[in-house]
Amino acid sequence: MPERKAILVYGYPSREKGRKDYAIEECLSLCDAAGIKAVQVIVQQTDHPDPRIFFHRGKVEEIRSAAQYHEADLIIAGMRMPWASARRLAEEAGFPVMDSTELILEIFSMRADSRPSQIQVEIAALRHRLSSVNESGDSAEHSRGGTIRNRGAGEIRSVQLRREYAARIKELNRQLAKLERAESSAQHRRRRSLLRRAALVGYTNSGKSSFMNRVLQMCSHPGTEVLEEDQLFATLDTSVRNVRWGMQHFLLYDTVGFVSDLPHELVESFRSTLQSVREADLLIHVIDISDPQYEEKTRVCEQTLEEIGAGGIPVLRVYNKADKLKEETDCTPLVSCRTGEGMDTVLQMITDALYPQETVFECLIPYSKGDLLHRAAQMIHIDILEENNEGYHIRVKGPEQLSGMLKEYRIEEKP
Ligand SMILES: Nc1nc2c(ncn2[C@@H]2O[C@H](COP(=O)(O)OP(=O)(O)OP(=O)(O)O)[C@@H](O)[C@H]2O)c(=O)[nH]1
Ligand SMILES: [Mg+2]
Repeated sequence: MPERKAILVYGYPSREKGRKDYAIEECLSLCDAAGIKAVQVIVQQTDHPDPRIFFHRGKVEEIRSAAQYHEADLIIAGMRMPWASARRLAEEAGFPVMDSTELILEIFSMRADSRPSQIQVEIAALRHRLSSVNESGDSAEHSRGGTIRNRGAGEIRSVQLRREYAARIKELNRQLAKLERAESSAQHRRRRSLLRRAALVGYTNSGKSSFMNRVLQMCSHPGTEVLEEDQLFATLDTSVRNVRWGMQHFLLYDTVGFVSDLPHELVESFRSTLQSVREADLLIHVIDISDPQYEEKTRVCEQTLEEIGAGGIPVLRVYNKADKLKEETDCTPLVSCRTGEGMDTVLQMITDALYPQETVFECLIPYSKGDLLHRAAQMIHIDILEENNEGYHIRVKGPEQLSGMLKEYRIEEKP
């Protein structure tokens, strides 16, 4: 797709002055991710936006002439803007207007390559359109001074649209539920395995997938890497991998990245993707320490975690991209997924957090219970000390909850 040109417009109240630069920066990255070049940025600080169109008359004129001068394809509103106002701005400026939610949805739809994520993105887009229709009703028709008759036509059209969107959402949800049923039996098996679960969370592009890949490499699981890329929202689908580190064993989930003002339609639609986050025993919050905005982004992520119902889960903050850091920092643990620096320490911290209390004991497992031994070995660390007449003499190391399955074969250890 050829790169499109846009005028980025951003209106904000004076109390949000401190966030302005950061918010604009983020919008520029989003434009970049969507293959859109922002050729000019126009801002307006106001505590009293024009109720009809948001921007004041003079600004609208400035936006219109900038768009004409640059031969822009569209105008992007970097802040949340009532749908009816966006439509009026489009009419008055003579260029299509896209808001930040639509921009994120567009990136998601470009990246969605599995059927469930395509369905989820479509549902999110329909919900967004539905809320726009609900919000606007026929007020846009009203503002154009339509007659009573064509105002009625607008109303009928809104009702029709609402019905169409709702029916399509219902159908998509049905398809999604069918796909999820197939997936959930696999999840069920994982849940039953009693293995602890850690989920990687964090801002988009912070290095979650790189973290997963580095861990897989360290634990010599070749050929199981996930996609990592220098772009926003590279990961849309959750991946899960089995990790065996030293004597420990756990499941590691890679998830979709967060961004400030993640549209709630998307959070809602990605509920199954984010389920692995809600059900994790530990969240590994990957932070890009080389990003000057990392503190703000850390706050956004932890707030989003609250919003999706994962607020009570222990979080281990990990500061990534240490290799790019130019100054000293007090933040720990520092890692670099690129060079591997600090990763041993973090893996140890993860396993300590996941399996706080370990037990070590010896067992004698009869040969007839080979199955049990095989199952236990999938989850906990087992050393075979000896194979004698009675069976396998083993040493077990693992969390109490898991090693309990071998307790009845426990033997007194020799001093
Ligand atoms: N220099 C450096 N680059 C890194 C490091 N870790 C990750 N990156 C780069 O950062 C970019 C994003 O990495 P990903 O692992 O795809 O990030 P993510 O958090 O999974 O991103 P999303 O899936 O988009 O949310 C890639 O270009 C990585 O190569 C690091 O420690 N140092
Ligand atoms: Mg990723």
